[in-house]
Amino acid sequence: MSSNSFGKLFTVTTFGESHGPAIGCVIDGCPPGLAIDAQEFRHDLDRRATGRSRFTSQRHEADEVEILSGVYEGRTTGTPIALLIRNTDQRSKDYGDIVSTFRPGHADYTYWQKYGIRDPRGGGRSSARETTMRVAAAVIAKKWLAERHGVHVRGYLAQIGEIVPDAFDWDAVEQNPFFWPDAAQVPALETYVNALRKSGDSIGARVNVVADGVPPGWGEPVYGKLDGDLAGALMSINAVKGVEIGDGFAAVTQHGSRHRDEMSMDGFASNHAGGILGGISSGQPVTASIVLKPTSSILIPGRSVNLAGQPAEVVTKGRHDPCVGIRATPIAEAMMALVLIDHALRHRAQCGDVGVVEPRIPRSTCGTSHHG
Ligand code: EPS
Repeated sequence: MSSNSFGKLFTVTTFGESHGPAIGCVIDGCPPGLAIDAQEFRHDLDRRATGRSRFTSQRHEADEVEILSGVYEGRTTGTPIALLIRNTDQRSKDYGDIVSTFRPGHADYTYWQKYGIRDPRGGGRSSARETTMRVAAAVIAKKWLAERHGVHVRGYLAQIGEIVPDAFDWDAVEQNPFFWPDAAQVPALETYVNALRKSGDSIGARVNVVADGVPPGWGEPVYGKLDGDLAGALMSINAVKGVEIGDGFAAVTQHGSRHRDEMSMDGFASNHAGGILGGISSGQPVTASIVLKPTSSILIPGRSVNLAGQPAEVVTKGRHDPCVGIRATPIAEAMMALVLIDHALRHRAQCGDVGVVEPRIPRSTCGTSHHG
């Protein structure tokens, strides 16, 4: 009913609020025998975390994962895996003004209308802090996908405001705090985000995410389509307002003769479909793109109302991201990985005996129109 759980066979339930004592998750359905160590969460959690560069919120959380259950002598046991991260750097007084007003463009108002009560500290459950646990759960998903199927999920920042990459290099992506694929543009991005922060405003962004190595067959007709589940998963990320699979909305101006991905026994000639046909993976890279809205917690005064229904001017103080898209790449990767492991297990459950069906078009590394 309350939708804090995600996935059918690899089920992740998250709990906790931004300023509560801790956040956590329970993963049910993880295959047994996977080696996992608490230190393995470090890399992706740091990639997502606040306070790791001057271009994001300056809240400093260690994001230290405690494994409470489901792992014995370094291996998953098949029982529920409980992960916990204690919150250590809450500064709830920043939210003193928000207690009696609603930030325009924020979930403050809708949580209030739905529940009649809300935890205003740090946005409570609506805070992007919750995505920490998605990334943690996906560390396990990514590892299983890589070991069992050779699937690798990675993403990058594809646009911030009007700025798009001039060049594309996967190696550049992890070398800068923006996950930007063109190293030469990074100084210009730094200048742009610094100016944005000084202005007190925020900006939107686009993040692209790609899974290489996905075999054909994952995804279920008709209500469990891989692209349907992917779209829902990506849209569930805070601030996401748009999702595209493959060419997405660019398909509106394409002819069928261009959009179709022609096939030969050498591979697919293109990947406009984003690796999914009829809701089922084709063996091509699975590609998706998301748009994140500009952060609503900004210093520019905005008109709103207070709890008494009177006009109020809202200015959001405290530590906020001028562009949430800057930290969204690991989160988008996480949601794609969680969808893929769930569908891998669902495919194995129903169709595990089918095996490889001929003819099978070899996996190609053919790129797509806007995924590099
Ligand atoms: C957030 C507001 C800020 C961010 C937070 C997301 O919270 P606070 O005011 O408590 O510092 O720091 O992000 C995280 C804490 C995180 O780990 O992602 C918001 O309004 O969503």
